[in-house]
Amino acid sequence: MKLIELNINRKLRCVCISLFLMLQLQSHAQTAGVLVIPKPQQATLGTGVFTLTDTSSIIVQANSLEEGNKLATFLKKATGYSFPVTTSVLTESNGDIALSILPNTNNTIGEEGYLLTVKPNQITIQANTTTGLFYGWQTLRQLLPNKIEASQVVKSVNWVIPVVAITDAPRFKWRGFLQDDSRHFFGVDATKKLLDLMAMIKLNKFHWHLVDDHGWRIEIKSRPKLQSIASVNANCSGRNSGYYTQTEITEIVNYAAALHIEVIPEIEMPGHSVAVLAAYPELSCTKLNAPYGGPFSVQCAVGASSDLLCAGKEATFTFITDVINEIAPLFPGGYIHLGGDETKDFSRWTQCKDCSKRKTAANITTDLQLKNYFMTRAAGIVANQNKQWIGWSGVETNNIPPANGILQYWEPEVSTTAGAYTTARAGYNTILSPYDLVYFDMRWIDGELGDTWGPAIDLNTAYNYEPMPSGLTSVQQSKILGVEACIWSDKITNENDKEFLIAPRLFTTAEIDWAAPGKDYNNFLARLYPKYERLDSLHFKYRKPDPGIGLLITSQAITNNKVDSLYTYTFSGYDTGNLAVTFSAPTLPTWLSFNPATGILTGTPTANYQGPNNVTLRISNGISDLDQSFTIIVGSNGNGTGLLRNADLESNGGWDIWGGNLSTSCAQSGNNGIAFKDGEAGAEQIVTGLQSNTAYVFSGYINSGNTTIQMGVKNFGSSTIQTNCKSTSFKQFQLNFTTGNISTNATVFVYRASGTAKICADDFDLTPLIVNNIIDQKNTVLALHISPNPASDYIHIAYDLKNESTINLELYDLIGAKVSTIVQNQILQMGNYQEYIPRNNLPSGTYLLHMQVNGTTMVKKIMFL
Ligand code: TNX
Repeated sequence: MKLIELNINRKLRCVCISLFLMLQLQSHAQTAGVLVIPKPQQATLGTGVFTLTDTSSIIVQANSLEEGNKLATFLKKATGYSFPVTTSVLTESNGDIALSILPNTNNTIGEEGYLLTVKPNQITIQANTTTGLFYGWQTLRQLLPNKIEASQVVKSVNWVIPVVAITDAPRFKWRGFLQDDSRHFFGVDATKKLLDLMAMIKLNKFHWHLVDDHGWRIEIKSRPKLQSIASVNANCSGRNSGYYTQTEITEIVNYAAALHIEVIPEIEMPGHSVAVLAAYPELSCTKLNAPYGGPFSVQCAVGASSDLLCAGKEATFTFITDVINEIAPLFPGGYIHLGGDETKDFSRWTQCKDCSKRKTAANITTDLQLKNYFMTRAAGIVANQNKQWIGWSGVETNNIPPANGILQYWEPEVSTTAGAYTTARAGYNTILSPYDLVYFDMRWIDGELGDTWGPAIDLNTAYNYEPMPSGLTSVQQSKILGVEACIWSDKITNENDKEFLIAPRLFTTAEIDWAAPGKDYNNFLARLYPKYERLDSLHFKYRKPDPGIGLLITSQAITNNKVDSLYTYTFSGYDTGNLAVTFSAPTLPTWLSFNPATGILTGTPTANYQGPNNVTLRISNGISDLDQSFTIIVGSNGNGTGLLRNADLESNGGWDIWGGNLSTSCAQSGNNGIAFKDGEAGAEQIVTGLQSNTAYVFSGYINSGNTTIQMGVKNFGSSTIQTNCKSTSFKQFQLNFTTGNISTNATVFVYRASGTAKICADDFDLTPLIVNNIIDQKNTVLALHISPNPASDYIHIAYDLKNESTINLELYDLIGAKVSTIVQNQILQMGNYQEYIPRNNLPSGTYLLHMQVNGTTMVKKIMFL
């Protein structure tokens, strides 16, 4: 009995073994590289590792004490070590981490950069500021094994950090993210969780969209109806109620400050203010419900309302003053965002007497000028609180915003020729938030959760955004402050959905804002994969990567070219992010079994083994899977069952020498099909599974010397055919017969009828005519020679024609376009053929080789690496 053996090759076994060893050593895959997002500006890996132990301490000076304490608290969680924070002297041997503010300013790293040096016995983080120290330890955090994010002690991890020297500083100073709490109120815990993620990837501006038509979310003590009315949105399906008390605001602002994140509140005006009007209708222009406007209710539906805060009434500016003056002290940062977007429908102002009076008084005529008047006054209120104002692009219409405004550009990047640079060119400090690249409320791909009014933004698209175009003067370049991604919650009803839309796209924002320009998506992905495990630890939901993410299968080859003989399958792969991989075989015929530890696939074909046998081997990195599927066509196991093919007449694989040279010695004996020895009477074989109403060919080559051979099919009703054959050289014989209405068995035989000379038989074949000579293993693609060399690769195919045949050979790509014609309508005589089809520098990818024999086409999948 013969085993089919599918060998995962040595290389793979080595990978498995070394992975196993790595796990045994509780080392970590990340020691292989600087798998940090955002990518540091400069990193030089050394050899060896630093290992955190229960005797490690953190050494600080007075000005680095705070960051030292934070680092100790962070490291304690997962390691369980105590990490005393001391002011003792750092020595080369005690395995400590030293944090220090540089005595002399290092201009290379600026205000937020850091120097991180990891040696086998010590780690130093140096910076000009505590912010730099913080970012230094964020990098250190990412260099540690992923389990460092665990919230409880993890015992079995070796806490190693690769030896490395890093010099790092951000590309942009504004590295922002917007959370829209108006359309969905997220609350304190969710907001802190978001801030935690932002900090890990060195984002530093949290833009808090607290006000919109769908809810007012910040407590204003002087305006209690903002709480009792404007924050309530319980009756709108999918929306919720709530607001942050001033105590909670302070709690979050302080929480963010500890993470070196500045919080920028946004109080939208004069549009997106329906929630305010629901509480204070007297701030509207409309007179539907005298003496005030309205009635208004906190908005349910998506979309901007035409109702605006009234520009004519002084009460509006009193309201804005009260609100800004009350919130300014809660936000120690330098900015208040005033919105100002989507105020395009001015019909309320046009119809409003107060607004007309205002225009006259201000010596202006248009509603657009009135909007500028409005924003200018509001900006003045912000300036009185010693803060800069920010507005959405569009507020600068007519070029009249106050001089110290910052514009946040939201219009599309891709479809606009000049993009955001119109604002930068016009001299405005600009934050970039083009909706087609960083509005992460947009769906990842069509059909998934998310906003649909703009394009889908997949990871690659998000990653490939380059915010600084060529052609800007250095002054114009300096106007681009950085990129801010947004999560608008118009259609988000829960925290999970928000997180799914944010992660991991937010990592691309961090990369764009911090890392040097230049794109290498695979390199980014390699650094991203290890972060999924961290997101799991942080309980942050994310969109699972597409299948195959991070995984590469490096080689595959089917080198068997005979049925019923040893199969060798080469399968090796790895994870580009150095995650540990496992191998499995999800699809296996029942007669095959897979041992992932040894990588060997074994099995004994049963009666039903005839191909195609589909096999799928899988490599997984814990995040996604990559499958390699292929088909094995096997011959009989020789027990006399199964459809008779070449191999069924073989003995131990030695009889049929594939490729031509027929045996000159006699066939070997054995129980493996019909075989002969000198002087033997011949052999029979039961053939099962014949199809009904099908014509079959029983054919073969015989060199029988002086002996007359009978070949035939018996026990087959009236269809039994016999013939006498005799040849002194190899000669083909062919018997045709047709089955009746039912599937049946038959016995085929080759007998020595008379004479005593040598009898050799070879290449007997029973083949349904319906597949026209190409079902046989001999007629399939026998060997794919695949080496990753586009110039010298070739496809080796071999086939066996039983008759004169017309051949066509063509290569197609997967979408059905013809790539090349190899052989066209070539008429070939009966015989064995081989073709070596050069790859001719065809690009990597999967192709379909169509082989047509007399109009019947067989398709074989081929992959060039
Ligand atoms: C546009 S562009 C908005 C938000 C919406 C968002 C939805 C801009 C400043 N505003 O009001 O929530 O689209 O994607």
